[in-house]
Amino acid sequence: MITLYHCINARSFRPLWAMEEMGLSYTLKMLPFPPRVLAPEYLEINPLGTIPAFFDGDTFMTESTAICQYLAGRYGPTSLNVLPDEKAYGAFENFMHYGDTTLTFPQTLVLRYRDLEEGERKNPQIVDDYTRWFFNRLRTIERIVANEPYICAGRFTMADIAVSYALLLAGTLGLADNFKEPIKDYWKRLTARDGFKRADARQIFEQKKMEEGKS
Ligand SMILES: N[C@@H](CCC(=O)N[C@@H](CS)C(=O)NCC(=O)O)C(=O)O
Repeated sequence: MITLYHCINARSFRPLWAMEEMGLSYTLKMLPFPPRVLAPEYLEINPLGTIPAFFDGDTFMTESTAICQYLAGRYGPTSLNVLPDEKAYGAFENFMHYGDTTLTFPQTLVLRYRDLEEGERKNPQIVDDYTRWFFNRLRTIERIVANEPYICAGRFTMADIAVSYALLLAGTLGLADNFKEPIKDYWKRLTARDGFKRADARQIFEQKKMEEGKS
């Protein structure tokens, strides 16, 4: 039985979306953000305090893109995976990592030094620099999706989930208005998917339940 610990629109949205695309059943446990501060008991489950935490029997994982790869490998075959004998295999592996290590890294600094830190620890210089850095890092994606519907392999894959989470986070951070047209169209294409809509509806439903439980 799969259990995913999730905060609304956090990186755990990647495996949540992947599971909906694959039609898997799972338990979703919502937490307030950041759980390290607002739900310190979560540190017993994941000593890192980060989201996601994912359990499947004895398997425990904390990296959102690795969980997507695990799901494809463990519960496939699925068209969301790209196999070693496919031409796009290298690009697929590249974008599975690019999504978090390259794209969301600068966004994390914007979130922290603009929204999470207090008083003098806020830092507009870091926010400006890393906002610019994020948009520069989108260029690789822009170039591809200007000519292709998806990031690799000519079909929707886990790599689209890995990469496009950064677009979701950009929306949360108020940066999405600055997307160039190809990125806006790519994001529209992805969010029109039934799997995306189901994942979003599920997180909103569970978030409401969590909030009602508290009031
Ligand atoms: N590389 C990890 C990063 C996990 C991560 O940093 N998650 C954020 C939420 S999107 C988090 O838990 N931040 C709160 C904290 O660090 O206390 C992944 O891709 O899952």
